[in-house]
Amino acid sequence: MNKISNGVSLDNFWMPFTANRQFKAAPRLLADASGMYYRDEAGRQILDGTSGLWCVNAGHGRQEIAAAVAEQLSILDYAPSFQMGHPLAFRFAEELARIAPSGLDRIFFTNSGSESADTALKIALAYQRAIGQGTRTRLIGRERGYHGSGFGGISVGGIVNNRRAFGSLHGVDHIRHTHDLERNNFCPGLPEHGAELADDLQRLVDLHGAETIAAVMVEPVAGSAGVLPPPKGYLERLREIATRNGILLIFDEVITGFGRLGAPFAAEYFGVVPDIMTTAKGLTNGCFPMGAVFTKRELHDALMTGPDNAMELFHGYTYSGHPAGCAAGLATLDIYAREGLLTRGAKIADYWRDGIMSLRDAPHVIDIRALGLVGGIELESRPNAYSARAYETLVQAFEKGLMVRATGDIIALSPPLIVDKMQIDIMVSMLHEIFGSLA
Ligand code: PXG
Repeated sequence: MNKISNGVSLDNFWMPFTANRQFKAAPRLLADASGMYYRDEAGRQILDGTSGLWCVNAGHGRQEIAAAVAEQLSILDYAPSFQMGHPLAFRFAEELARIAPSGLDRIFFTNSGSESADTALKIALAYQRAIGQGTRTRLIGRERGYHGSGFGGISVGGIVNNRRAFGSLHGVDHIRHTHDLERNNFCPGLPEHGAELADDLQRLVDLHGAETIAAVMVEPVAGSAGVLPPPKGYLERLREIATRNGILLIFDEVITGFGRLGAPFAAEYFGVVPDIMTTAKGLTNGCFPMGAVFTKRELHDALMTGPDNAMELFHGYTYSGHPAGCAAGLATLDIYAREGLLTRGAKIADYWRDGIMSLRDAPHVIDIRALGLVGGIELESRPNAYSARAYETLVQAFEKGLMVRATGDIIALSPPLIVDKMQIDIMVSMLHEIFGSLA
């Protein structure tokens, strides 16, 4: 049995996306957090290079959010959203609509990014059926895409380990990923090469018939699979092919939403508006499990047919629009607005990019991507030990007081949007030192 210092057993919590036995043999336990820093149980400070898991965009310990949640729980702890309602959910949706990319002003609440992905796919299918396109049941994703861990998300997603043990929905196909180490090596900003990969969607249309395809879902910048910004012109081309073929375009903005790229949403950053956009994470600054699916009004309206007493969409969650989640979200939006955080990334992005890019000559580094306040540093895999170098970096960084993410042999960084230049310098120099020490 594994124990931790205060006598609590580590045995019962089956940890998600974790090598449980490895972790429990040498746990990394966090105790509290404030601003840019976590602290572990020993009181050591750990600079947060990842906004938790890409979600604490406004930094930690925001008392306004804590107070709003506490107050809401004491006023109205829970209210059903099925055939009942409460004002805060409507207010939150209204506020979100105000900052949404143009036209995406009908909002469905979920409890996570995974549920947002599955909700978006279901809305797409229901919409196609509602407009008399019921043969459009096929869903298209992209290799290396991550859309959470529900069955819809793992099927449309393109990460083999997320499906290997579970299988996948039928009627799903994938376009190729855009990662191209040879042509786009160390490209600062958007990759020059690869817009033509969007034509894969046309190939799938030619293969399966447009009349079989409901939607294509992509992350504007692939996050979990290693920070892969889209090649210049790629998203525009995908948008055009989707529109031409009656296919809905879904952007998964669970990571890119809420200021990560220096614009409120990637749709705005790239100037490409999808038909449906999924969000979670930064929606509540990570303080409450919540997601929101933004849909174009036309999609919503196409489903508002039939008799008035008929439910238009047979879908939802017990906690959709939870009062405490809405309170957390509204307080989060207040902070974003007051502190200009949804666009702050744009001001510091160049400094961030230059800092991250300065690691290009460090040992083992074979590529670097940086965009907005996201960074991806790809390491050469040690022979016969894929992912070891990145994992050792994560462990060493934690020991030195820096939190990073490791995916395969890629280090992903996504600091809170309040990060300052000195903290960026610290991250870069710590990583430099760590890469130098890796075998
Ligand atoms: N879509 C995207 C694009 C995501 O990044 C999800 C959906 C699922 O969200 P939930 O809330 O169901 O977990 C995500 C989640 C990592 C990492 O290290 C990324 C995520 C989660 C955990 C780790 O890159 N993204």
